[in-house]
Amino acid sequence: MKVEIKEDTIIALATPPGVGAISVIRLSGPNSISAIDNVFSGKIRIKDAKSHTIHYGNIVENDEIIDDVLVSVFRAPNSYTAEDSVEISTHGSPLIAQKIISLIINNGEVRLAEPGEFTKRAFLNNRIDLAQAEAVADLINSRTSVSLRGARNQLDGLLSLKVDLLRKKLVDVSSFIELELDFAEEDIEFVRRNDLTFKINEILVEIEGLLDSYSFGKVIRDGINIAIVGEPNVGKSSILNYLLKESRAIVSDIPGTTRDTIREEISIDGILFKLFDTAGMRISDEEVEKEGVKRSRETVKNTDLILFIGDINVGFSDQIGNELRELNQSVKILKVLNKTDLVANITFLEDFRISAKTGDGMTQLLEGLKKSAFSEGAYTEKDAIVTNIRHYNCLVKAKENLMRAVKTLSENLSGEFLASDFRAAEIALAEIIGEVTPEDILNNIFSKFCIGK
Ligand SMILES: Nc1nc2c(ncn2[C@@H]2O[C@H](COP(=O)(O)OP(=O)(O)O)[C@@H](O)[C@H]2O)c(=O)[nH]1
Ligand SMILES: [Mg+2]
Repeated sequence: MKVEIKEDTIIALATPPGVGAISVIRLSGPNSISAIDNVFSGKIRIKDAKSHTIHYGNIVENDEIIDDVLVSVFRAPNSYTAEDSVEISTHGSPLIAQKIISLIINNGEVRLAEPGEFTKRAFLNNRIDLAQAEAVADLINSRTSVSLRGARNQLDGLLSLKVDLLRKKLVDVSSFIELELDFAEEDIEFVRRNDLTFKINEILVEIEGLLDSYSFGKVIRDGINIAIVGEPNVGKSSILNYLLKESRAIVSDIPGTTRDTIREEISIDGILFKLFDTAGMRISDEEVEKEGVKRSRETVKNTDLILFIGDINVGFSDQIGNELRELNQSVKILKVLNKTDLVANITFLEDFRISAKTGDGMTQLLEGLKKSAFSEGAYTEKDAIVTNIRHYNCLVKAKENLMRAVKTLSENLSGEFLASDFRAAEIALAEIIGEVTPEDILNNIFSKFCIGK
């Protein structure tokens, strides 16, 4: 249910709040143009300006010039929000921006925008659908080239198109059922039950494909969490440091030095790897270290991948190995034997052999990390991919309802049941693109945007 569009005019700083070369203030709504004319002095009045033109002039308060600015005009419906919009480029001082915003609010029917309100308006005015609006936030927050491309494709409508296609197929099938219900007295079968099951299964396969893409999509959007664990002194911090090529983590030969979990990020081929150097799993009597161990366990519970580090002279601690499995049954564990520059008397079963000191084996380890990030299916960011947990949950809902429909069919239950299963599946798909999205979900999505977007 689309909410009523508010007819008021909003204003916000669109650039980061700090000193820069320029600041951009953005207005949207029916009073945008009159509000700027109230404070702007230039060659022409903005109300006489054509859409998509830029005008030089002064913002004036009580005959005093606050700043000389450029005003860009976008007339409805050809703007980001599909409303009348104005952008003011000022010198990049937060004070100037603040003064101009206050001046415009005090002189016109304008209020400060809420977070994400410009994009929300673009959505409510049907410029973009909900999945595209969410892609705007992803685009801004992308930190690697791959996540950027993924968000770009979603903004271009790749996922929306696919979901819409599925919805149309669903509607095609369900219209037969509805027709039958209309002619219930006559007991006509408009479509053979077998054909119906076949068509539903076709749709299910496509939904399944999208669901499968999520494991990759999640990696594209959020990166992959990697916990580095092992006994004290096996070289966890040294490995992290090597990977970062800088000395962020404290390296020391006193066991238990890393008392907190350190988080760092690296990007390999456009995929974000979030590395957690854990404090070690060792139980200690010392209070600070106990806290560190607690945090390590939390990290292990929530990670996507574990690098289980062993020292070449000691191997891998059985105790830690067991504990890892206990904490996280499903996680993939890579055994990494460190300090291969030292002579070893024993052999161990490991996945990788490295030396954080010499860098030996690091290339292979990085390759391994990359492979484990991409292991799930042969997707590329060019496919329609589900990267968002909300979309994923909607697809699960659609799938469950369609599976129920298949069951209803096999049990020869009445068309009423079928129709209701179909409707529920349709609604779940429509929620992805925001056609039937409840207001609280919308608010939740847009409240996570920054002000001015
Ligand atoms: N010879 C050798 N020493 C290493 C290697 N990696 C780490 N060390 C040393 O092992 C000690 C413990 O390293 P650290 O990274 O603090 O271990 P952590 O407790 O697991 O974080 C330090 O003295 C490091 O210099 C390695 O590959 N070869
Ligand atoms: Mg350490």
